[in-house]
Amino acid sequence: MDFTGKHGLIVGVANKRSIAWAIAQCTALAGARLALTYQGRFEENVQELSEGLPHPPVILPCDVSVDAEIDSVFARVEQEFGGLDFVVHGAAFARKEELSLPFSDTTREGFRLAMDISAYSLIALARGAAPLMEKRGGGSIVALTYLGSERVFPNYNVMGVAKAALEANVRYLAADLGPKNIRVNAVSAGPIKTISAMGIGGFSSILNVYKDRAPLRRNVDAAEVGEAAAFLLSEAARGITGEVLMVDAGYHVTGM
Ligand code: NAD
Ligand code: IMJ
Repeated sequence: MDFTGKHGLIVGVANKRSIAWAIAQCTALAGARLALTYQGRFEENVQELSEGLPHPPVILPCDVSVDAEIDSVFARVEQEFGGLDFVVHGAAFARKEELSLPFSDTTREGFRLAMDISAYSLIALARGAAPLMEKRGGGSIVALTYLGSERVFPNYNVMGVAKAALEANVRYLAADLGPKNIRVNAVSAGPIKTISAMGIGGFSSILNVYKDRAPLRRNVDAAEVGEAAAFLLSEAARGITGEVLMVDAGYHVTGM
């Protein structure tokens, strides 16, 4: 894969374990120039990680629940790059309580917050990116999702509902932006120990269940997910849009 001369925006790097960081490394090593955004407390991590990239990235704050911050990101990206070839959406959040209490106890505010940060934000990012991508004759957007959108996993709760909405967003955005040659896809990753997996009840046993039952009899790592995402971002995937690509060692095909 060659990303020489391509410019990308990556949202969702928190630390070296972040799946978004694996995508950043893969595309940057293949020649992409990046803008990386961080959520408040992760500024220092992102600055430090960036020193390991071949080209120094543009580093910007972005809380995806704040329209004004999204607007300033695209204003800066336009100034710096003059256009945009790809966007990665790797932001997800639900309140800790919503991921441990019974699903029927999901609160209205907890539901709203999870949907806003984890699903609506893809629409906001796509809208901001579209005019910059049109300047390049098209572009590619990839979001990160999980099988909990279709199947019930213990404690995934409102995040499962938000991922179902995110995947539907992928299809509607693909239909809307396709005529501008902007593709929109998702990568559905198997479980990986990132900070979004820390403190989740039963996460280690989920990893073991995948290892025992997945056709490849192992878990996936962030680099594998990063390379699959980079494929969807690349010209090799120019005929693919509206798709959810499973990168889970085949776990999703199993029946028991
Ligand atoms: P991570 O914790 O490294 O990444 C989650 C990111 O979301 C963080 O960078 C965090 O700063 C960001 N975020 C949360 N709220 C935000 C907000 N308001 N504004 C901006 N950013 C915000 O964990 P990860 O596992 O790399 O997660 C990345 C994506 O991958 C998420 O969408 C997650 O649902 C998805 N995913 C993770 C797994 C897994 O097992 N780790 C599996 C499948 C899909
Ligand atoms: C998260 C919760 C419950 C079960 C889970 C997960 N399984 C997997 C995850 C089985 C694989 C990780 N995942 C796919 C996510 O999307 C995680 C999102 C997330 C994690 C946290 C933890 C800390 C917090 N809020 C969160 N919001 C979203 O306070």
